[in-house]
Amino acid sequence: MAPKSNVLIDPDFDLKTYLTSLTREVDAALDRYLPKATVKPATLHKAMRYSLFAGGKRLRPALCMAAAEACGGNRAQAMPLACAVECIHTYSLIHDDLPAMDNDDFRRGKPTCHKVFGEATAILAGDALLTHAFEIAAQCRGWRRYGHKDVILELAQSAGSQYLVGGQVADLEAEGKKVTQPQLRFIHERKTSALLCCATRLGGMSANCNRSQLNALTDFGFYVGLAFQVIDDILDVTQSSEQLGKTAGKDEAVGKATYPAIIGLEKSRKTAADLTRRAYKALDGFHGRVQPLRALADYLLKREK
Ligand code: GRG
Repeated sequence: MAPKSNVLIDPDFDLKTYLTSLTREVDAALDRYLPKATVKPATLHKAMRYSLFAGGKRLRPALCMAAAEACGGNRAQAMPLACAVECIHTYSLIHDDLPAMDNDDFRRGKPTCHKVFGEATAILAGDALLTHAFEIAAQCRGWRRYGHKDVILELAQSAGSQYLVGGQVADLEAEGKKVTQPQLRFIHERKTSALLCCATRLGGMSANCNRSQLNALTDFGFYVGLAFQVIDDILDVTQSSEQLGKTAGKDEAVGKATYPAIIGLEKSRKTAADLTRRAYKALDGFHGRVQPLRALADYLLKREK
């Protein structure tokens, strides 16, 4: 049963249509930003494109765009930053799937990058996607309140040793060990929440948001990110590999620290709903069009893959 968030969603707002049009625009933009598959070395560019266009849900770009729109901005201003974050996210998935890390054969319903292109090319495709994110951001025109320095710093910190990479290290080190809830929260804040929060903040920044809007978007992204990972842990236990497009049940098999393992499924569902409520609360008093952000948080809580 999907967790309840008890928040009213405007029945006139159609998230499915919103996400469909947004995904189409993001895919077109990523296609423009990435070197064509024929550009030398073609194997590398094919591998980058293989993973980038393997059918990801584009949740980070969606949060980025929705945050921009909430602050009166538009998709065009947010697009490069949304694409930069998606490149970083895809790099992290390619590397996470490698034999040295999670060792997975399937991702986004397809064989993983290293299964198709070999380990060396997969490592390099991940490296190149990470680097490309900064190239995309550096080529932006810049924004009134936030310069390139702010944007690059935001991306670098979220992807760096204290957040995405640090979270992955803490996650690997916790495998097979008894982990407390605060330790698990530390991992989730870093390996998952930081990049979702970064996407949300960058969306606001692309729209020249003010300080109080940025603070609200930070809290919103942070809590949505935490809820997202709790749900991800739940889905690993409750869904099939076909449904998820990746190997289900792996967390338990490798002794990974997860919420269901520590507090059980029911309490995990409640935790995800509580975190989502906190995300909504962050938007209380927000001056702007927050309906897409609210609907996204609700969708992430209730998602089934
Ligand atoms: C290798 C530096 C490095 C980090 C890896 C991404 C990651 C950190 C680990 C993968 C496993 C995991 C549980 C990550 C947390 C974030 C997460 C649930 C990613 C999957 O995101 P979705 O569901 O994926 O948005 P799609 O494929 O839809 O884009």
